[in-house]
Amino acid sequence: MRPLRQDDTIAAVATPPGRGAIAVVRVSGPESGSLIRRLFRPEGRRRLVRSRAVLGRLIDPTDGSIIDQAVVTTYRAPRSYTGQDMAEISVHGSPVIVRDILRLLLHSGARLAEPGEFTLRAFLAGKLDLTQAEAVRDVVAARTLHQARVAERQLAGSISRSLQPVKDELIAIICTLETEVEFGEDMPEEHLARGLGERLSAVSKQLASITAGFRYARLLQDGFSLAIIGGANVGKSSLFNRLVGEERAIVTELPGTTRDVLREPIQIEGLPVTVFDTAGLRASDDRIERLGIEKSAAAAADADVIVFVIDASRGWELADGERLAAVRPHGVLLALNKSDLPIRTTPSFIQAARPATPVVLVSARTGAGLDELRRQIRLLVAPEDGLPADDAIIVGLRQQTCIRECLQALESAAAALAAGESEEFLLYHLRRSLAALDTLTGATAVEELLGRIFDTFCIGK
Ligand SMILES: Nc1nc2c(ncn2[C@@H]2O[C@H](COP(=O)(O)OP(=O)(O)OP(=O)(O)O)[C@@H](O)[C@H]2O)c(=O)[nH]1
Ligand SMILES: [Mg+2]
Repeated sequence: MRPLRQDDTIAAVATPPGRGAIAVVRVSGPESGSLIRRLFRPEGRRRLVRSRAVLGRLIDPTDGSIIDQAVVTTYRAPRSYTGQDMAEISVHGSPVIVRDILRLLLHSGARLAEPGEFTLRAFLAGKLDLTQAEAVRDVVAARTLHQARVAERQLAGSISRSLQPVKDELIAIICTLETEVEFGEDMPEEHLARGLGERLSAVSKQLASITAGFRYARLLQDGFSLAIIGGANVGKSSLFNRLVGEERAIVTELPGTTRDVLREPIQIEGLPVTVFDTAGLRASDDRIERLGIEKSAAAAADADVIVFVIDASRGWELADGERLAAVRPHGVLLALNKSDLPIRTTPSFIQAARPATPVVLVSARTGAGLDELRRQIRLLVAPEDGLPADDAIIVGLRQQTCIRECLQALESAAAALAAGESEEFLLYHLRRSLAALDTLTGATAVEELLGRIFDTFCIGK
């Protein structure tokens, strides 16, 4: 566990490593101002003004040499991201310049920030609650735009907000019971416990609807896997290349071209997906091909979604039916490929054989039907009507665990109530459920927990 020191001055690069147009170096702590005054000369007659971007030059004070032109913004405590004196230095995004600036800052007394230390300071200064702090990390790590948007909304405290009424009601219930325990004899019989069952189940219901977002949240965070399978030569690799957006897999007119399972990360309607190309399913004497086919079957079994490809120009063959029958019933989509050629079978014909499976007519050659295929794939993993409002989405595993703990404790409370147990028993469970919610918004966060969360941050955030 890292010490939670806050009285020194830290510095780090806030922009991603590598070459970019602009790099930003952040400084936070009591020495920020004096460090900047030593290293920065405003242009012409300009002066450093709080919260205003000022153009100037960064100077190496040891020999007066100019390091780079820079724009510096200074902030005074408590009106900054971390709540401390802060400075943001924007320079040209060359790794050499950035390293030089960091070197100077460290020479002048700053310490290199640990990952997430800026956000940790913001949290300790009461500027962010824990869910907001985690959302900062998720914005940094967001793999797709959609992910970034959800993370941003969380940053606005939407999770804490959506949990607040639940928490308020829980506290109200606890207060009611505490009062009853305290002044029980003076209270009319059953006066306060009346309606308690309903109130508890209302709280559970609200929490459960928030939990419903978990699956979708996991999709946003981790994505899902998609295996393209089917007979030989039906155009699986061509379809794979279309989805990937480049000629990643070898395509030939010979059946049995793909021997090994290929994988590529892609995006489908904003969700991160790992797509697998597989060897065509067919009887083969070739030992290598047979191994490939075995691996393909394994990849398909593990995949969240299977796209089963059929060559529409060849028509529906008996072998297709047999192979399809061997594929699990759920999470499967049929792609009727080569629709640019004269086709010998139609989606509705196949639909009749497998009513529950969506069928899409596509052409890997022209790209026709690809958007519809992507839409259908997305519908399979996240049915639109089953989606919770975006602001009820709970992204992190830690958050899911807390809510689940809270729900379990509430269930125990409801069971205790139904069994006619004493108020003390009820209170015990209710306090546990409140404690679970508390950890989520940071109200009772302990140092150990903090360390775990902030350890996963990027440096400079
Ligand atoms: N006209 C047409 N030809 C296609 C289409 N998709 C694939 N092909 C052709 O079909 C042949 C086989 O394509 P592949 O993508 O290699 O098929 P595959 O299913 O990966 O084959 P294996 O790896 O051997 O199992 C190639 O000659 C492709 O050019 C399509 O949509 N339209
Ligand atoms: Mg292939």
